[in-house]
Amino acid sequence: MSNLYIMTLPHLGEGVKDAEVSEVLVSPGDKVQKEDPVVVLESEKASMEIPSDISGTIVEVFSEEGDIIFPGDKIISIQEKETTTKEKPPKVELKTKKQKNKTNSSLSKEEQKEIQGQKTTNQTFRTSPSVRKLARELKINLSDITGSGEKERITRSDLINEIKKRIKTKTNSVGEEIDFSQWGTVYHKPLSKIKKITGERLEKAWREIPQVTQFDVADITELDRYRKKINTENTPPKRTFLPFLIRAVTQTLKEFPSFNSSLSINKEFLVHKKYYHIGVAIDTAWGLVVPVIKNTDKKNTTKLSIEMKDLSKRAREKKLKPEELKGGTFTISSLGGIGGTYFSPIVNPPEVAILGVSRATWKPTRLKDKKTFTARYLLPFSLTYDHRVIDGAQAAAFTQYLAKIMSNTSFFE
Ligand code: CAO
Repeated sequence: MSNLYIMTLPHLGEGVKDAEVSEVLVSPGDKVQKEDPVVVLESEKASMEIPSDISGTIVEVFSEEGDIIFPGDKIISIQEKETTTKEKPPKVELKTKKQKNKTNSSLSKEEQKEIQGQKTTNQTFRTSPSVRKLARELKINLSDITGSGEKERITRSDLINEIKKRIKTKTNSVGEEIDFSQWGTVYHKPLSKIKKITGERLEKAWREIPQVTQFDVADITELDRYRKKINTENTPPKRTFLPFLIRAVTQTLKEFPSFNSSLSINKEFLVHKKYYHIGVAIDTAWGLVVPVIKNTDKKNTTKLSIEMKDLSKRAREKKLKPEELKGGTFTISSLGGIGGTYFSPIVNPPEVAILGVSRATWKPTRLKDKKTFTARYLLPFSLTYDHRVIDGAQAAAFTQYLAKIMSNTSFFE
């Protein structure tokens, strides 16, 4: 059995004769629960939600936004449904666009969030009219806020916290969030934890460190020959260029100690380190990780190769220990195995310089007689440095020194 119930505007309080309908929250066909807001009114004194007197299905809505209505005026009619204790609350099916935008107190917060982008009004959330009004004025969708009040009611401080969060995000980010779906299909893929942490560190380093990149090239024709020879003559591990680079960089750091230092927080002095711990960037399916090879001045290329192999394996299996990621004094980022000529890596604080290594290629090179050209295997590399600590001339001298070591196999023998 069901009855048609006509709901009228109640007395609005002392001195309030009428009010303007600022929002109509329901349409015919919508199912409402008792106490669900059905319209929002603005009077001279306040903004207020008018809750439904009963549970049922909306049959007719008698007002439109902008109407001035008086106590006793009809607001809505509802087909009242008798409910037994066994009956479940009515559930609105999300079939039509119109229905998607309507009040639906039976949907969970999760379900409501799933229909992001469809929702344009704030009608489904428990909150006070003043909070709703403020949210509307600031164009904040209440579905973005999880209420801390009873039954997830959104309080004034929930809204203020959301505003603070947005101010912070706006200050930190390049621009406002864009709804890309207006131009075509999109899908969202959450960033991995590693990517988020790396991203924050890179952003901070990019913002705070005035960095310059010096580009150079090393002739590794002889080194390539030497590397192949020892790989053939010796048992594994196979040596890539990386262990040679680590050794050459370590020697160069000894020669140019400010590249193996850190700037004090008060920027008054440099902390020079008399140990050589080289971080190596490793690409994993979850993002970039930079484990540190300790005391590289005390390790030969065989030992460095074994350690590198072990670290990359464990990095890709997420098995590195936290202490293996700490204490670096300089970083090498090698994209040589993939390709490309030159890139500018970002300094990895508190270090003051980083080496980016690209792929070696055979190039015609003019010999000393200035007449003959011959093919040489050339390795392009880049050194990014903190310009507060290192001058350009020092950086150029560093890269030249490094190139010289890499071109001379006697250093590695
Ligand atoms: N020029 C030419 N060939 C190169 C080379 C270079 N600069 N660097 C490596 N190669 C060759 C290697 O010798 C190997 O070939 P062979 O099998 O014939 O010896 C092949 O390329 C593959 O090398 P690799 O990349 O597997 O090994 P690696 O020791 O050079 O590097 C590691 C190991 C872990 C650093 C690498 O796998 C990696 O993850 N690199 C990506 C790092 C990264 O993402 N950096 C970007 C950070 S953003 O700043």
